Amino acid sequence: MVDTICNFNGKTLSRTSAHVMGVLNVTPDSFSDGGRFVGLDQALYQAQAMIDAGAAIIDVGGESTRPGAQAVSEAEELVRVVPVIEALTARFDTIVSVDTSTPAVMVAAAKHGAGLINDVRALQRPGALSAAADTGLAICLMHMQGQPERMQDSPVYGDVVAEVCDFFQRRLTACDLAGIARDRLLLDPGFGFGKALEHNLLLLNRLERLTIEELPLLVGLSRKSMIGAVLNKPVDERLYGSLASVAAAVMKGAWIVRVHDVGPTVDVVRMLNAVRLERAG
Ligand code: 7PM
Repeated sequence: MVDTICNFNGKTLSRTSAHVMGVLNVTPDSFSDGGRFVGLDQALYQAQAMIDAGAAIIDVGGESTRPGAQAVSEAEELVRVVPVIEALTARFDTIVSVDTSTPAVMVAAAKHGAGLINDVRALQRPGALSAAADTGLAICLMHMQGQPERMQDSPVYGDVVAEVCDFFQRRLTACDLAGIARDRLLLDPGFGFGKALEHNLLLLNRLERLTIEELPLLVGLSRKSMIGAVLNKPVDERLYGSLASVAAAVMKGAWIVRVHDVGPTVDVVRMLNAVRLERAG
């Protein structure tokens, strides 16, 4: 716990620098044409590129969590995600994360060598807590207000920072009761998940206050609408805004940043780390 970020089912990442998690989508909209085989090939190619660019974790997601997205059946999620996880863990040494809230997918991912469960519902689905506990994997507990379908309709908070902290505390207690050791847990404020612009900006501004018992913070800011809202730019013109947000988050204590643009983000993280180490030494 002192010098590593977390225990990813045997693999660890050091607390000498923040690390970059690359997003690998395996939803059908990310592979519009071609069958599953083409999808697998493309996924491996994209993963290779992210690893070459310096990603420490590859996050594989088969269920779209975007606002208004269609729910995906357990069977469909398994078919999308498991072959990709299997292929990634066979070929690469990089930690593989599974972006899921579905107990059966957690179990299958663990069986095929994944190291992290990234659950935007923080193990609140029926059966998820005990399934995740049994896998022995690391778990990212993310805060979300409401459900993906309607979470952005009109998010309301009294004190967003305090409410996210309270949520973390409640989920930590649930994890304790389920027998999940602290060195398996990461916390994520869930930027954009049931939050208006002001809430997102305040959470980023006060990010250091979300650290509980030195648990590592993971943040996803990449290309999000909060950047679009500040810069008035469409999703394909949010790279610089994303990089600035990552810089702010890492300076305020984030240890893992979940991004689409791995190469540029790795440069930002490395540069910040050089500055940080000079101050410490
Ligand atoms: C549309 C809206 C598409 C939002 C995709 C998204 C996070 C995550 C996502 C995050 C963790 C995206 C999101 N965001 N998992 N999954 N933290 N732990 O921008 O912030 O990728 S999906």
